[in-house]
Amino acid sequence: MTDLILWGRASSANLQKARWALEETGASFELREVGGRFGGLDTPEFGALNPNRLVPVLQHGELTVWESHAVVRYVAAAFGGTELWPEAPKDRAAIDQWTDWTATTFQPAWIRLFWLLVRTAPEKHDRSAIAAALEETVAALRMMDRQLDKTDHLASDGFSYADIVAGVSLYRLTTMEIELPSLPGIEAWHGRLKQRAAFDKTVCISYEELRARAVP
Ligand SMILES: N[C@@H](CCC(=O)N[C@@H](CS)C(=O)NCC(=O)O)C(=O)O
Repeated sequence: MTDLILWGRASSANLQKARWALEETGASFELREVGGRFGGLDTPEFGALNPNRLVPVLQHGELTVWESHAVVRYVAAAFGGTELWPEAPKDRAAIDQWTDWTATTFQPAWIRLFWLLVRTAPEKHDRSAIAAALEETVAALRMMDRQLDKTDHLASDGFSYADIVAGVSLYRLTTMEIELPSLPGIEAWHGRLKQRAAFDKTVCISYEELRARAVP
């Protein structure tokens, strides 16, 4: 029995951030599947947990937190020791900077690309919108690549929660039907993340249940 409950579906990229962070810490938690094919986001009970009616949501005893980056930050602070979010303000600055940039710039681009390519039926594909989203995604990846030329991980040489919020994109970006340019820094970083059991368990999972099918 645990007082730590994560609400969401395993195929959600935002849920994957919270689940990956929890797995990194070794904290014992229960995953309660809601959203997508599980439904349950429109109930009064779920609305009381998250008025925004999206996943993930984390409950820890009396505390309820929603918004994936706030959840990951709480997990890092509460269970992550000094690895995921070191205490020194100067270390935190770079981690928070890449995290906010992921929320405002990188994720909107790569998620839009995922929706246009995977969550939209092939006969409805908008080639120019796909090209624009790909260009924006690649521009963001190039920025990360330049950083990852200098450091082993996004915010510094050490792994941090910034690698989690940005790194959940990698399985999808490398398995979608797109051509990416050569990005040696990103490839080396991806290789490092693949060595983490928690990345493999929570991120490298099929998203086929999300694929829009052609209308027969
Ligand atoms: N800004 C929110 C976005 C959350 C979000 O968009 N969640 C999606 C899944 S990735 C969701 O709940 N979709 C409805 C569903 O799964 O039914 C966060 O970072 O937590």
